[in-house]
Amino acid sequence: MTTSAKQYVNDVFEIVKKRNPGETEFHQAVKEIFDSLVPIFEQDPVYIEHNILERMVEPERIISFRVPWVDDEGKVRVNRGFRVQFNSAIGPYKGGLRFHPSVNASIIKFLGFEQIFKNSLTGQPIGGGKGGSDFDPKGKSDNEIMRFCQSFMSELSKHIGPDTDVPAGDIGVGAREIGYLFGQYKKMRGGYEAGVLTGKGLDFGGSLTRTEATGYGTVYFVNEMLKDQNDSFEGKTVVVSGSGNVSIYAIEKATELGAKVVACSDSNGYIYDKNGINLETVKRLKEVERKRIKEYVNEHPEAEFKTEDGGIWSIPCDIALPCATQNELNEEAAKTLVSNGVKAVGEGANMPSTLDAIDVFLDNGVLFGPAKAANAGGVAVSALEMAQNSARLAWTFEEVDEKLQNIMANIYKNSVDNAEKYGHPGNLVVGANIAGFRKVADVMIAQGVI
Ligand code: NDP
Ligand code: 2IT
Repeated sequence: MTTSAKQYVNDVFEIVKKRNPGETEFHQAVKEIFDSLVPIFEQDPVYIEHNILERMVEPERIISFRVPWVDDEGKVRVNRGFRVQFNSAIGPYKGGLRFHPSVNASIIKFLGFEQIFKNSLTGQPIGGGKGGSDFDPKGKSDNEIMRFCQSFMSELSKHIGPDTDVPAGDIGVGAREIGYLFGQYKKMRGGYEAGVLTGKGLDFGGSLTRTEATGYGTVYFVNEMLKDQNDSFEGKTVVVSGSGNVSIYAIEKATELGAKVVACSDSNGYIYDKNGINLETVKRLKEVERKRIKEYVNEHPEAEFKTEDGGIWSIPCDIALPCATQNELNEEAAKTLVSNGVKAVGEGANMPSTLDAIDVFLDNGVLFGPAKAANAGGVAVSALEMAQNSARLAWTFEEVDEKLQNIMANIYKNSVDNAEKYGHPGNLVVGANIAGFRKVADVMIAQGVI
């Protein structure tokens, strides 16, 4: 008897819950993908015959390790480090490192699982992985950050390499941390393997445009959605959550395309500036001084700082770009955005919308750019950094930016085409998930039982 697509997906989801008890974020990420894949399994039962899903949800390898380090008072501290090497069918494991106190196995597994499909969608030869630590960088001195990074890399260096696993940044890991991590990797290896990390400084193998790539890419993706409706960013009111790497460059590109960005946030609250956010102030506060976003109002007294949880989504806007963290936009927030007339939502963060929130957007005809597609520009330019490192050359900003724009346009087209082909026109969640899945699944079949 053949198993129906729905039955197969449900059966494997039960296995996932049983094998990974309590890992709610991982379950959520798996559920979103699984529901999207039913239409492809209905048309192509070959994936069920090869039991592809049960293989895909099991990481190829999970590494968990002790990270001992010494703080400025001379006290020994201990954190937990992770690297989840999820899938290497189409290339070396690739994905960022997150340093945040909320990091645990569930968070890293959800991120690593999503990364498989996102990386496949970019069209670049990169597998999926993710790592990080429950280390909290807030309030730590530069020297403490460096010592932590050195200890973290002393262990991680045994498991990564330019052809095996190539980490990069994510929450709490930016250019400063990548520099310290690279220095320690080089010391451990005794060789200059530039391609082992991406997001490096421009003077030691970094790529132009990598800093901007995720935020710019998200805006390029939303722009593709708007163009299809004969619309654009021109004159639109935009709300961007977060004020880190992704948010800053999403604000920059949206503004460049003629929009007015009126709000951004950090974990303490959000600022609303009806005149449009002054990005130079945000950049200085966040990238240089590492201060809280509420300081913005000291320099711009016309702006307001507010602290209600999730309140940023109550600001009326045409376009919402959640760029902070997972599950920052719930069903209630989605309903508020819809009733305020939101036209488009682009996920710069990973899994920022809950499953219920996504349903609200799709049911109300909001143009919805899901994370795997909309924020893939960062990892796509990471792959371009790897290519430049292999060739020992450096492309110009304009060259990389043009490639990024083409990649985002291709991801959009691929998602639209697959949504249409599998019976859900306009549903880019289904389209992106199927497009990302199909390449990895076909390669896994071609490579035997892996
Ligand atoms: P950063 O560390 O640069 O910035 C994160 C921002 O989000 C900060 O403003 C931070 O505020 C806020 N934030 C983080 N956690 C929370 C929380 N629990 N509640 C409220 N606000 C929070 O990280 P990135 O900009 O690099 O990453 C942002 C998102 O984009 C993440 O989901 C990441 O996975 C995703 N992403 C990043 C890519 C990249 O290239 N960097 C690529 C693709 C996706 P605070 O400072 O107060 O913590
Ligand atoms: O979520 C992501 O795609 C990232 N944090 C970027 C990963 C990368 O390897 O550039």
